[in-house]
Amino acid sequence: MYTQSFSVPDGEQPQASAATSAASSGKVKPISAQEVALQAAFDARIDADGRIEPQDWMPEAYRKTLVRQISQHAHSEIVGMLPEGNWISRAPSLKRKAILLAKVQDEGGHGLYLYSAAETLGTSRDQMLDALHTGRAKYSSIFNYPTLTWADVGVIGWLVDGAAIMNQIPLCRCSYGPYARAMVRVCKEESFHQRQGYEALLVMMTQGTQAQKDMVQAAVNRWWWKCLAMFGPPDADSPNSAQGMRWGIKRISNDDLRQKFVDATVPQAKVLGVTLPDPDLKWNESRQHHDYGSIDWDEFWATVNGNGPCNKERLNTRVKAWQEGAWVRDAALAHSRKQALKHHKEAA
Ligand code: FAQ
Repeated sequence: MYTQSFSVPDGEQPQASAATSAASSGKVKPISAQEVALQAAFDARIDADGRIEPQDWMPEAYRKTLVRQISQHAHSEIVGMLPEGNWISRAPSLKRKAILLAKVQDEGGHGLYLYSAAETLGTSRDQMLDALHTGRAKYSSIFNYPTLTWADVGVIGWLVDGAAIMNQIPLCRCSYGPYARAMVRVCKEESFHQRQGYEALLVMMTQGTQAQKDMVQAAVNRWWWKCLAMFGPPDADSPNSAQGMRWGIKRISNDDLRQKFVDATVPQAKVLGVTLPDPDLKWNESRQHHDYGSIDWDEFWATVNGNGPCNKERLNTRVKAWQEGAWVRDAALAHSRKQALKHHKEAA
């Protein structure tokens, strides 16, 4: 469970079906003159940094890679509602509650844009959600850790949303149009999320009691390394990176994004007055970047493979929410059928 690569039936894709005596390596062997031309046009558009749209021909491996990445991203957004959602009823003031409600609701919205973008590739939302609910689909490792105190909520905004923005800004230039366009709005909202988290922590660090300051530091200690791992395995161990970069889906590698995140976060931590929990973290004059210590990749893979502290709880909560929401979906469908019938009668 949960460990399998995302894999769903391809659906009916007449324009692509003949072109895929596809090698599992991700390279497509064109099998007719027409497909040679289609592949050449696709390659030329990618080389020219153009956009691919849903109606365009695309290699089946490109389609599958996008469905994998976009659906994992959508799942991450909706599972990502849970760790912070746990704190809505316990927020320390009405202002913080209103901000947190808006943020968690935004994450749900991001999931919806992303499922819609993935649907344009011919995979239904039901298929994607089934993969999530049965543990076949991945979602970000970061959401399998607990939010023990209110400071965790601030740290998720500052560091988790901060890492998410670093990874997602380049996706606004992704070669697949619907994904790139969805990411523009997502990034704007993530930027508010990051700022509200940082501001909440700043208030605790500058106006709080010693106990509140200690609570912030403890939360930073818990999340720092998990956020570095969130960017994915080192480039040398990242099986999808090379092809993703060639196709203009990924623009910046996992390690380069991780480095940018470290460099951007160190001065923010100084302003906050917290210590990032890494004795090896220091400025390297010759590289013009910060060096940092080793990430525990065994712990990362254990979490990705379903054995993190909250994997089971997160999945159970999602499945329960889906089951308990059945009546809402049924009611919405009944209403839309009724409306359609009414319009039909009026038109007749
Ligand atoms: N967790 O070869 P690569 C957010 C998997 S949204 C779990 O490097 P790729 C907003 C990877 O899928 C956070 N699995 O793969 C928010 C692959 O497995 P597969 C999510 C991971 O695709 C904030 C295998 O390892 N963001 O935070 C992780 O080239 C606060 C090998 O990896 C996105 O999804 C991981 N961390 O690069 C919400 C952004 N990392 O599929 C609420 C879009 C890697 O072959 C609150 N996605 N894996 O079985 C991406 O940019 C890429 O997919 C990467 C991975 C960078 C995540």
